[in-house]
Amino acid sequence: MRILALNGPNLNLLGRREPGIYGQVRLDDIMARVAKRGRELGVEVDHLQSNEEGVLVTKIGQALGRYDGLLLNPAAYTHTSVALRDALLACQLPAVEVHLSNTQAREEFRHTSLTAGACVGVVAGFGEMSYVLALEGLVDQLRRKGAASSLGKGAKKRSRR
Ligand code: CA2
Repeated sequence: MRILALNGPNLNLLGRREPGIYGQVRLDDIMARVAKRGRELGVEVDHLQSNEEGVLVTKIGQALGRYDGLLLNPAAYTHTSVALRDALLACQLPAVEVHLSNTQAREEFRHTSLTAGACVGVVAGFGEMSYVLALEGLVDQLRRKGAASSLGKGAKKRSRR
């Protein structure tokens, strides 16, 4: 199983600026922790951070056939990007939206997510642990769906006999 983790604008600054809001941990450390948890679960996790909306849109568009699911922290694009929402809907892969902070407990403009409605779930407010929880939820859902669809295939084969 392969998962693509995408991080949006300014998340490359984690651990370097504004430690009061986002903590001291760096994005590389978070993604190393996610990759380690992925290995424990038997899952490969690739990672890309971009400050550019179009790069993220293109990566989502190329993900079908290469990955089984997506982890996405769209950062500020969460609250503005119809393009990311459309890309998520078009790509048909299950995606989990991740936030370090509890966006519902922050400024009102952060209470709206344009992308969450195109995702199977959202994890927010647990700092770097949000990413680990999101990975676990996504893998669990993919495995249960895989098991259900192979059961379905078995049932179809049996009913043809
Ligand atoms: O809580 C999250 O993960 C956010 O996606 C972070 C975004 C913010 O716009 C969302 O509302 C919630 C901001 C990411 C920028 O991170 C920085 C890190 C260090 C210094 C400055 C920005």
